[in-house]
Amino acid sequence: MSERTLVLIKPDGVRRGLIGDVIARIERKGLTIAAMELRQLDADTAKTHYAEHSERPFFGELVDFITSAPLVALVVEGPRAIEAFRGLAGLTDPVKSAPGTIRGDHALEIGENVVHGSDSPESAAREIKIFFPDRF
Ligand code: DAT
Ligand code: MG
Repeated sequence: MSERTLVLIKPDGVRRGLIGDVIARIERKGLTIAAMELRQLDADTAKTHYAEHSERPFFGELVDFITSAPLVALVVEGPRAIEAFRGLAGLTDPVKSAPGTIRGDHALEIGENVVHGSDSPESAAREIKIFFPDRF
């Protein structure tokens, strides 16, 4: 059974020229891209996307960062796509992420960890609706 997840190549990933690398890993894994858009988020959209972290001390920084420059939003599809992409991404802390993962290969800072991937079917449905309303 196929599943969909929302993936973001965050502003650090775009700035550093990692769009192709991330897409290549998604495709190499056998996942497919169902939608894709380069866009810069406004603060309201960023706050809605990261609502679960609104009380965390890093929330302001997170919103500033994610709105600082264009990102690439993708809907990625395939069997267990949510878990499959989280596996490709690695752990939230890039230093703890194994080499071979996106974050393990490309990042050092928890706040600039290249990609986002939805963490559950409920999050995926909510996040896909934010980025691609009426498309799915
Ligand atoms: P993930 O992106 O792995 O799902 P998360 O949902 O816990 O991680 O956090 C969302 C983003 O917020 C994360 O990718 C980077 C930032 N973040 C998380 N914890 C942080 C911290 N302790 N300090 C700074 N930024 C943090
Ligand atoms: Mg998360």
